[in-house]
Amino acid sequence: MTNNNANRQHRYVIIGAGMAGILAAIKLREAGKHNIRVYEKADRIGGTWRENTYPGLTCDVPSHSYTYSFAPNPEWSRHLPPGAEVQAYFESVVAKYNLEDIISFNEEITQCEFSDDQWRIKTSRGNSDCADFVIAATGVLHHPRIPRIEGMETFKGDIFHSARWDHSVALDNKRIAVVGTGSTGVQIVTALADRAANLCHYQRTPQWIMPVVNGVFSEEEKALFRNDPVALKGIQNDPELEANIERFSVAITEPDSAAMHEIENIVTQNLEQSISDPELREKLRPQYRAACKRLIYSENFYVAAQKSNVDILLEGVNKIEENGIRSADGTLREFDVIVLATGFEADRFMRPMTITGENGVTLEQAWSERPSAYMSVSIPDFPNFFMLNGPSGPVGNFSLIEIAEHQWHYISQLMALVENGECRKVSASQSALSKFDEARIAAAKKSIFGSGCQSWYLDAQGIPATWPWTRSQFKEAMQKPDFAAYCLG
Ligand code: NA7
Repeated sequence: MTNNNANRQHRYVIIGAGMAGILAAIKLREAGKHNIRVYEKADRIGGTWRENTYPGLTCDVPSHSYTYSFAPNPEWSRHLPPGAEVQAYFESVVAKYNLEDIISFNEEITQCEFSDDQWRIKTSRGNSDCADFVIAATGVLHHPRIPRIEGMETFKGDIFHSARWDHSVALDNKRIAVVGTGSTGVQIVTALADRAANLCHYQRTPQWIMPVVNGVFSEEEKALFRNDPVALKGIQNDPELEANIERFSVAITEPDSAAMHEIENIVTQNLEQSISDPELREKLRPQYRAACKRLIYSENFYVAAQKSNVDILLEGVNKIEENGIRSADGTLREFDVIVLATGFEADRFMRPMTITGENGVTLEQAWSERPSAYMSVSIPDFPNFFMLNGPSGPVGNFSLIEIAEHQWHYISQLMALVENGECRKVSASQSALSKFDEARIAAAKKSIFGSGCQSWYLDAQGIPATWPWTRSQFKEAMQKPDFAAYCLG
């Protein structure tokens, strides 16, 4: 079927002005598309890097890898960049590509409905829009998971989630509790250990810690990167780093591989050699395999954990009172500040938006069992609607920027079918998704994420919600869509 409107300017709506939304806008412009609108629920770009401002915030992916391939950054200060620097990088890219004009800030999309080959959109400001294509770039870690803890509302000190940091609260010489020991909790404890009078780290489940040297790029190195594009590209595509990432992806997909045993040896040695007190060492020893939860990279968490003003408590938090936290054994520990580093509802994606595809199918119906998308980008019955960093994409200490760029390459070929007038709409077929999911789930159960621990990588049924094959297999899959897997209308 051909489309008479092949030559008209199609309209593209992008949901979210975080890393992936910025990418989509730049790529569309580059392809000569100018009818673009980005809706951003907040007042600034940046996504998770805007929302997280906690002390110690650091990206755990090397800076030159956590960079758009087309916008290298000679100014990165360190191997692992501080969060504020990542946010500043995204702001500089938005400025460089003049994207501000096409972003509607403080405007959340509340509803998207597909009818007459178009997406009818409503926003929180009462505006309507109409788009040929919707790109959902809503991110994964943006709905804080705030546990319901008995008595939480009675606490007289300050209590907040790590992604809602209250910078008006004094921290120096205070009694601070940090609840949770994901990357966030570990980074906060490391940063506050020198400042707090007393710091209690509530670890319901200890974590394996991968040692890392977070080296500084010298002024000479930065000058070289500024003046020599080849050197800058060289560090961005560092072959040694590339090989390590590939090896890591083999390790997580094949838990019995030599690559995984190597990781286990490193984290075990790190624990054995860094913690001198045998009792504390056993407290910090996880009872599950390394990398089952997202592996934590830290240069000096174990130094912080051994400070005299830091207590590691192997317990969750179930009762908060006016003055502090009451443990199951009856002990009350008093605090001025409680930080909930309790993670995110990673399965929300673009919800709570109401999204209705063809034949009145809602996203809630399509995702009643679990969030799923063919190749992580397309949902049956939701034509011309594509996701970046959607469900079952590669996660696990990879650069999500690189992942999104590969996904864009793939998505743009699907959109081209409509843009070139070969069809009016395109979405994955149900049978393709079922086959994909069956293979994906079988492989995911065998990955390290399915080896017996709780983590944000697991779906509600306890199955890893991730791309279960290697990174190079993902890159290959994103080269070109199998068009037979798609319904063209
Ligand atoms: P994570 O990695 O999901 O970690 C959340 C932590 O919070 C984890 O240690 C949980 O313990 C703990 N948690 C959750 N609820 C409670 C209660 N009620 N009591 C005690 N402890 C609790 O989130 P992060 O923010 O650290 O990291 C998310 C990602 O951001 C990270 O992987 C990077 O990609 C960046 P549990 O392990 O469930 O026992």
